[in-house]
Amino acid sequence: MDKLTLSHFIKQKAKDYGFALCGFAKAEVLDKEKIYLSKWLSEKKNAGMEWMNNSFEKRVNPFLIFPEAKSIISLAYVYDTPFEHSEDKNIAKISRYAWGEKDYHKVIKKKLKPFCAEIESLLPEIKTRAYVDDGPMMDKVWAIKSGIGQQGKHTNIINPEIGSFFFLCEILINIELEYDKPIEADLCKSCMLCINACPTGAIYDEYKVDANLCISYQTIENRGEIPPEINLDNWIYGCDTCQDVCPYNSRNIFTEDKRFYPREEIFNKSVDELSKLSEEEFNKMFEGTPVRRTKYAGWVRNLKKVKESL
Ligand code: B12
Ligand code: SF4
Ligand code: SF4
Repeated sequence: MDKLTLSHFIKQKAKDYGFALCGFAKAEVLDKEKIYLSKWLSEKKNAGMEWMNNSFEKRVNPFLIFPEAKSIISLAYVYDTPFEHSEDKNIAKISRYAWGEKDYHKVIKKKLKPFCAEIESLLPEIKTRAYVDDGPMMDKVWAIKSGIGQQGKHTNIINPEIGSFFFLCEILINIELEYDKPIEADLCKSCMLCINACPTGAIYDEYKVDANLCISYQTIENRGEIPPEINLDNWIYGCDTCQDVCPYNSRNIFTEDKRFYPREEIFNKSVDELSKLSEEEFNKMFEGTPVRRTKYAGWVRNLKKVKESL
């Protein structure tokens, strides 16, 4: 099978598995991004995410995790739905990607396994390795290199046709493919909407986010106290503000995967109502969903902080 036929096969299969975007990049050491990442880490913009330091070398060098790698297949899975956050000040906001009944890691992993098996079955020498935000990869960098999107000033990857409400994942493969070209257009131009809308000033410069100030970090990853100066703006799990205001998220491209649609019992509920959940109820309600990541202690802390600001 030649390079072109294999590349067509993979793109067609990506569609069949429900991925909205698929692109290919040559596997290489990320020299330029290594400098950016290293600066970001040295300025401690990663806040308490020590694991980013620990896996630094692997993040910028795919050959350290898969020495035979020749190409990186970048994939995007849309999670947006035709629902809106409430503007009511008594409502606790949960970010869109966590509205549904399932954790995206599991949903996407379940697709990648048979997808990789199908690719490997084409030729005996093909080997693959798949990651969905569960390995030391720089997902956004590979998405740019594979031409499936460009970085917005809020630092998320935007595709000009479908916006940015999608997850990214990769398949590393030991075969050369027909590589895509990065999107060259400057998508943001003079727009500053996300920077101006961020409730905490976390986008401290164009294309740069300080995790210490980001509500997403504070409500999901931080295991300690949330600094008093941080206003959660009613977010109790993650934050969508910078993407909600982005003109590329015109809100007419939605996921076909109903598992990401908002669950009645958690969607646009009041701070008071959600504060009543016991630990047992919390664990049951969010079993198998991303919200479990903050643990009950984080859930209670976030709700308390929002309640204090009402
Ligand atoms: C760490 C992390 C976070 C941290 C840090 C955020 C960040 N901006 O990196 C925190 C916890 C805050 C976070 C929050 C969120 N995250 Co997050 N996160 C990650 C993770 C694990 C690593 C990202 C990383 O490497 N950051 C390091 C910094 C240095 O990278 P960077 O900000 O992109 O910096 C680049 C630019 O600054 C650039 N650069 C430097 N100078 C210049 C100059 C110019 C002109 C340009 C163009 C670029 C440029 O170079 C840097 C290196 O490439 C990835 C998964 C993965 N394995 O890649 C998910 C990931 C980025 N997160 C994701 C999501 C969905 C979110 C949230 C939306 C979740 C939510 N709703 O709450 C928020 C969004 C917050 C935001 N505005 O970024 C998705 C993004 C999907 C997409 N469409 O892009 C990813 C890819 C997970 C996934 N697999 O789907 N996240
Ligand atoms: S996710 Fe929220 S806090 Fe973080 S950069 Fe975007 S708007 Fe700011
Ligand atoms: S809101 Fe504007 S500046 Fe921010 S990512 Fe979207 S287009 Fe770029």
